[in-house]
Amino acid sequence: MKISQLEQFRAEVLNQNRRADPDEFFTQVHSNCPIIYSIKDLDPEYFREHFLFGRNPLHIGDLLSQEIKFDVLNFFENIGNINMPVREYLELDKPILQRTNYCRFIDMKFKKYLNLLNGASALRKNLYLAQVNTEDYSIAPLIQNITNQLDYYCFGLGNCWSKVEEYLWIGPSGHTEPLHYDRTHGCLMQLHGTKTITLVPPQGTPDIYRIPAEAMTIPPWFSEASLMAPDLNKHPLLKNILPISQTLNLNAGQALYIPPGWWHEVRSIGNSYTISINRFYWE
Ligand SMILES: O=C(O)CCC(=O)C(=O)O
Ligand SMILES: [Fe+2]
Repeated sequence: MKISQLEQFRAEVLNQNRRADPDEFFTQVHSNCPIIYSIKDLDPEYFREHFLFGRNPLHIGDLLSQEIKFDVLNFFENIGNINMPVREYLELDKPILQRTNYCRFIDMKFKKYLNLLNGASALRKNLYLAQVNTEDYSIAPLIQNITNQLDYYCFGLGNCWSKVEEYLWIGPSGHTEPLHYDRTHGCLMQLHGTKTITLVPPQGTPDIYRIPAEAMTIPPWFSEASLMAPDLNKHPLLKNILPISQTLNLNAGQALYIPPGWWHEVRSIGNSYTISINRFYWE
């Protein structure tokens, strides 16, 4: 997206007067995720006004660039001996509501997990190194140049966040994270490989088959449906969701801002593994 298009988008946002109201996820109607090709065309105030306040997702085309690079082998060498909790997803053959266990955690050195990834058994056994806190596992300093750049151009608004959490995700191509939303502002940074992501704005919530609050194993910010493999016989209301959903590919070096309340289903594609970092920014 060029600046002139961003200006047009801005006019649209202001026209519709879609200002932030954290309690009013459901009143907003927007399903357009613009892409900006140069992160340097943003600054935190601009980003705040058009995206954070408007609750509009944004696809950033060049989080990584000539100056800011990510060296996979070096990264793996640095984390090889760290023990990390790998998720094993269980009972995937059952509908999500009938599972008694969502996942269990297996502690292993990263280099052991890497062997499983390379040998394809990570996909076969549904093993995903998911949501590993980068502070707790001494990973944050290894990617500081990347997260600094994100904060410099987008999220760095002094003390405006009550908390920022950062997580590492490494998994095999073919793995899908089920449809869910997060309650914070999120930014998914793709460091290696490609993910395909389906986004649904919050006003789709009534038709998305969210998990009932009384379900024991899965929280209500998950959906029992899939948009990547929709079953319209089982979930007929998805016919209202599909027209307002959109799917984009997040390639290595790109980032996606996911506003609070936006549903997303995330699948790793390509022929090897994916590495992502995400950040949750709490208001
Ligand atoms: O990358 C994934 O598998 C899931 C990421 C996600 O849900 C998020 O960034 O909020
Ligand atoms: Fe998420």
